[in-house]
Amino acid sequence: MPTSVCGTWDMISNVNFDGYMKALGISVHLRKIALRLKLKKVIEQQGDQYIVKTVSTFRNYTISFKIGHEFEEFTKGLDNRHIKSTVTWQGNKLTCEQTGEKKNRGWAHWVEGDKLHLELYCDGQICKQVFKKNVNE
Ligand code: ECB
Repeated sequence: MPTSVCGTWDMISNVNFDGYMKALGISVHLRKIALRLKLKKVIEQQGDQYIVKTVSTFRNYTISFKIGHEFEEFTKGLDNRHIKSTVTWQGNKLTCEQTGEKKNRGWAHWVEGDKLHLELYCDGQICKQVFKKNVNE
């Protein structure tokens, strides 16, 4: 059985976040702030509903969804776009396709040992983030 993605996870590495943010058209000012953040993921499951919170000292961002059900996502405080998102399991990867103005956009989460991996991609740019399980929260 694959390890659950649920729990509290603290970012330990972040590769090409700047490239991903550039692809989303984020200003240099906001990119500088964002690059300094140590992000936290808080992932919960309530019945068939998942809640994924991205938490930082600067801004928080939360989505909730059911597997396989398309939902309207407004990326408030990120690139502020209205997109249509669908999350599915692809093997052990929790993957999201985000359709809208930006091409080839989405993300994938998976767990290896006590690490949560995340690939965020947009328009050919791939950001790779790794989080370590926080057993105190
Ligand atoms: C919410 C903390 C980040 C705040 C950064 C603020 C300004 C920069 C603007 C845009 C940057 C683009 C994306 C931010 C990166 C991470 C936030 C959530 C990325 C995401 O889609 O996470 C998924 C998968 O875990 C769940 O929403």
